[in-house]
Amino acid sequence: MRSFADITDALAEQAIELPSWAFGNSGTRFRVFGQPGVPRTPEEKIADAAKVHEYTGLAPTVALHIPWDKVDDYAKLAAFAQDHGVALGTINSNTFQDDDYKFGSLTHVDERVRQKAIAHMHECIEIMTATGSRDLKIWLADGTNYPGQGDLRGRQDRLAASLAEVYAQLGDDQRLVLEYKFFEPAFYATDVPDWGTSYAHCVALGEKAFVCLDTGHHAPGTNIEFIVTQLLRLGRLGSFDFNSRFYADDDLIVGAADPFQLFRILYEVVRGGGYGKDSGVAFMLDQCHNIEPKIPGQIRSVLNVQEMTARALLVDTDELLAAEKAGDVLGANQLLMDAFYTDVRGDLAEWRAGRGLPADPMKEFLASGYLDQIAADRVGGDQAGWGA
Ligand code: AOS
Ligand code: ZN
Ligand code: ZN
Repeated sequence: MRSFADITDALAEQAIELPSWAFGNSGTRFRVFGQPGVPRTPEEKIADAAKVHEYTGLAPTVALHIPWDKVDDYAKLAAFAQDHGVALGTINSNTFQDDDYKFGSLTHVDERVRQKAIAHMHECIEIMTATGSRDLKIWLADGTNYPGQGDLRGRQDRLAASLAEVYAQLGDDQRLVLEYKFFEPAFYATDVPDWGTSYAHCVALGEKAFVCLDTGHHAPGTNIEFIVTQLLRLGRLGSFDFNSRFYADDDLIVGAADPFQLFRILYEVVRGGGYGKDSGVAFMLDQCHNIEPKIPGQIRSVLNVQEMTARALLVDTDELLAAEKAGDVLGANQLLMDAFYTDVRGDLAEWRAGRGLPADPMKEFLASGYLDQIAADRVGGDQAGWGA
């Protein structure tokens, strides 16, 4: 196993993008719970996200969701973010909250609706140009609830044609990332249900199209680290939406449900060359904090990713490959498990302190008074919420 000192350079490269919507109110279809101090504007969401970065050094960018984060001047919003020590990241499109999209967006049979969805994606690309963002993330709610409701083949053909129109507007340094989800809100057939479908569309589009892997979007028991390996091998893993799920797509705190799975995923990321600032793989969170406080929830999340990344980096890949080559089944497994079981929290705390960060980011943030301050300051107006 490698030592902690061996992995600090790699750890220093870690960057995790926060979703603006994690700071707004959220819930389930049964109830959205309000919390004191929740942001009312995109600027307040960015200010909260900046706190996560200030205390952890792990979260230098914030992803926006359009139209939830709609403003008149995006360059000004980017400057606001910069003043707070962060940058704007991925732009998330939204074609799932408009009556026009009841039967689909990029796949819709009605040319007017399909063109409306394409125009929205083009607007997102213009925003990316103003904010300096690299990635347009497309997640589609498109699909059907009943066999026969839609022509599966026709929907794929229209999807391909729509994506090509979107892709054509990308600048040289911009990318399209296509997220998949096996069900919900469509319950019979989702139009981008799996990595293979996303990959097939990306390959047809060209070199600036990549797959987004949301860890919550798989059937129970799916070997997600295998998908990671395959996509890295094929050069098409663009980004992660990290979260945890126990049942369906719960958007719970990453690493909460199954830290070992997160470790296995991160090991394959490291092994496959997907880790580090030049890898082209964006680490994002896609989470909601329905019942826990939001900024601490995000701090917990990025620390979970950091802890499992550290454990994954501890694996001595050469040693492991040698054991695998020798057919040493138990020895190879033990090498992986030894790294997984290593408690890195003390070393991480010391390393953080040595870099001018709080040894215990959660404790220092809670003691800072920021939560009381925003609860007192943010009175009046409408709190941001998932879907608004
Ligand atoms: C939906 O299930 C997806 O995970 C998307 O990434 C979505 O855009 C995000 O959750 C924000 O609503
Ligand atoms: Zn997602
Ligand atoms: Zn999701």
